[in-house]
Amino acid sequence: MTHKGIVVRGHGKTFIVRSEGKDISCEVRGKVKHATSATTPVAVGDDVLISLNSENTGMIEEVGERRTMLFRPAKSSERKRQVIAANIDQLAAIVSVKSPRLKPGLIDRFLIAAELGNLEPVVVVNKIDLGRPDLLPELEQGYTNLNIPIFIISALTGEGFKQFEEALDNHRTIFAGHSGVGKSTILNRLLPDLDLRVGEISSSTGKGIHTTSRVQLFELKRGGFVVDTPGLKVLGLWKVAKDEVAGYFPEFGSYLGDCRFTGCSHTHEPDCAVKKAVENGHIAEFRYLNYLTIYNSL
Ligand SMILES: Nc1nc2c(ncn2[C@@H]2O[C@H](COP(=O)(O)OP(=O)(O)OP(=O)(O)O)[C@@H](O)[C@H]2O)c(=O)[nH]1
Ligand SMILES: [Mg+2]
Ligand SMILES: [Zn+2]
Repeated sequence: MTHKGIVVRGHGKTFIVRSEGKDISCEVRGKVKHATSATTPVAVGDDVLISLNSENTGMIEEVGERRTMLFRPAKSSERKRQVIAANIDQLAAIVSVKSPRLKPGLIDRFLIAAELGNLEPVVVVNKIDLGRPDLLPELEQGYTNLNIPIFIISALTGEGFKQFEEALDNHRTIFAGHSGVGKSTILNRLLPDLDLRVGEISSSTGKGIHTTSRVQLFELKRGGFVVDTPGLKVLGLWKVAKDEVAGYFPEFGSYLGDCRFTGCSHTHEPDCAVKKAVENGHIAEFRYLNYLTIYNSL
């Protein structure tokens, strides 16, 4: 007899499956590993069928079809991809205003990864209790214009939390962001019984110290779940070519045909319609700068 469950975290070859309200520690049946050529036969968020060996141990017998997948390049090979989580529908790109310092470029990298994984993006700026950066109004305006919800919050004081919580209800959201931006602290505020370990910020580098070490799924009280992740640096822009980057900036779209040179990279060419649109204020400057950073990183 098998039971339905969902994978909430993994420890090497063992996976914790929540099934009928209980956490069952499961190994993976050999046929499941061979059923797929993916580098990740079982991932957090997978719907699975398990058989029980005892009251709290079992075997994963089957993995359901994945509706969405968020990838990063596998450690073993850049050409392979590893599934970070499955069946997620929303990605929260989280940055902090300070400690670690605001990195808007990272938001746009995460937004591309969200699109690659078929996830709806939301942007979260945390630690607003530490101050309001000059760039904030531009960020708010920029993402609002792109129809991407942006939440300015403090996990410490609860400012802005109510709207953010509503955006999470009944969604399956993954938290993405550098170490130390406050992902686990936000979860602790959402689920006060949780008491997740949160980290210090290094006073010398202003960076987080990678406190969360595992991808882990948490069910929300009013439906849906949140997946907490270790600080992700290389959320894979898996197989994105340089000349494809502009395609992920929808507001560039109406200018792309108007550059003097076909194949314009919008970086250094004369008579570039995208650069002109930035100068005229039709494209937000921070988005263009993020474009350059991502373009140059590939
Ligand atoms: N002032 C302030 N500090 C915060 C806020 N949210 C989190 N912090 C602090 O930031 C530090 C890092 O928080 P974590 O929740 O561990 O960050 P994380 O994103 O989970 O980090 P990793 O697990 O390493 O990826 C902790 O000292 C938190 O107390 C906030 O809204 N305001
Ligand atoms: Mg954490
Ligand atoms: Zn151009």
